Amino acid sequence: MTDIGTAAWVMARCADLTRHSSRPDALERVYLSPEHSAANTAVRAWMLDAGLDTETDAAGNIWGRRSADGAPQRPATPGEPTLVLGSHLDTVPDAGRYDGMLGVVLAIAVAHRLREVALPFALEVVGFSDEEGTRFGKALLGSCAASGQWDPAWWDQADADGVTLREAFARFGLAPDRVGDAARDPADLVGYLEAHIEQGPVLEARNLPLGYVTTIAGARRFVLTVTGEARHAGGTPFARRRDALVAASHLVTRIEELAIAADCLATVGDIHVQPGAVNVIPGRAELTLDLRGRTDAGRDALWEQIAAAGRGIAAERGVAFEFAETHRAPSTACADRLKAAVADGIGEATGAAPGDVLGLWSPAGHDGMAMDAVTDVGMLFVRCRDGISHHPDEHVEPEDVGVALDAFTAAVLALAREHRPAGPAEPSALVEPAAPVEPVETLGEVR
Ligand code: HGY
Ligand code: MN
Ligand code: MN
Repeated sequence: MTDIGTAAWVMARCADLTRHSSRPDALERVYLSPEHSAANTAVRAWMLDAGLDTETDAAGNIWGRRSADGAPQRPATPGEPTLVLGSHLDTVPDAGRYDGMLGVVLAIAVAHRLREVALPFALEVVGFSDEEGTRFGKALLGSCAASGQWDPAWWDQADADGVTLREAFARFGLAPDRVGDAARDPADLVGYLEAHIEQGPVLEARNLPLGYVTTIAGARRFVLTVTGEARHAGGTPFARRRDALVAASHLVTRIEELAIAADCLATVGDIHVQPGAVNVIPGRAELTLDLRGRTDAGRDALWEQIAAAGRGIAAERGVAFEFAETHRAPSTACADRLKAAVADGIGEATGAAPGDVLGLWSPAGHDGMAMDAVTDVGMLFVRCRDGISHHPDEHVEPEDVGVALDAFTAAVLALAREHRPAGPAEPSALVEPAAPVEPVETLGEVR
């Protein structure tokens, strides 16, 4: 039965986390910031209450763990199989409160529910430190560290203030040369399950609270630079201009045309112009580009077209076109057994027949893209109002959170039944849930 008290607890904790923001008027929490540290501290306390022992790893990810028998346990017993639940705690600028945070808090609530339930594997909850890539351009830094995929080339990527990733590590109290310690051993992992708001309109359109993810889209991100010449806005006739912003504008509209034709997604989300004065022709324009596609090949072919368009426009308009790739993640197929466990969980929680549980492709990126390198990945999507995300109006209904909690718990128990070697213990002995988390007052708007 749906437990609205715990759903309210989950939503109140997501509201609590909005306090840890670098902006008083909006939610923004980026990697290795004071707000990141404060969010980890808050999450640690909730993990402890849920019967998990906690640790911040060498990349700033916060972990909680209980052993198979339910005892809080950190560090892990080497070789003990472990199921990881979680999502991320960082945000985009002017974010909503559920993208990432809902999955972390929901996972803690599941661990709390199961705290007195013996499982055939240890259970961990992770709050990944960087998924969005807001600060350094490279996304999935937290989960790349946890999956042993840290690339030393990233150390010199700098934030908007010129602080490099290496410097930010040191300021946060982390040792760059220890980042490898965050890597998980694939031999210990049973899987990685993440609950997340859908960030799109499909579930709402179908009047469904939940779905499971089939594939997570691959993504590439670039910084495109157009260099022309800054000159006097009054004294320079059009024939003498090499306006970087006008050239960049042509490229932006061409990118949209090419992406639509390729059935991919392309977004120029940010643009900086120099010198940036009302009476100076822009000499330089820097644009970010985010590319996604159902297949990596389709997305990569689109990139080749965009690069060719950039070169063509540059030649026509007498400017230079350059680019740097800041992020690349392959598309990721969710594992059949985890899709089945999540679908079973949804069926159990909603009463839907197995064939009626919806599987969705995720155009949004998720930490599972990195975790797939070390273990199987599965995802539960929760309906969000109007499909809106990366915006303060992100909203989920408490009833949907309640049913998500039931489905996510049931998915863990489905995996437990599947994982348990044949023996005298009846799987039903595993599925007696502990008492729900005490409901608390839902906090008011604190964004
Ligand atoms: O950008 C994304 O797809 C994700 O929300 N980080
Ligand atoms: Mn996001
Ligand atoms: Mn997210």
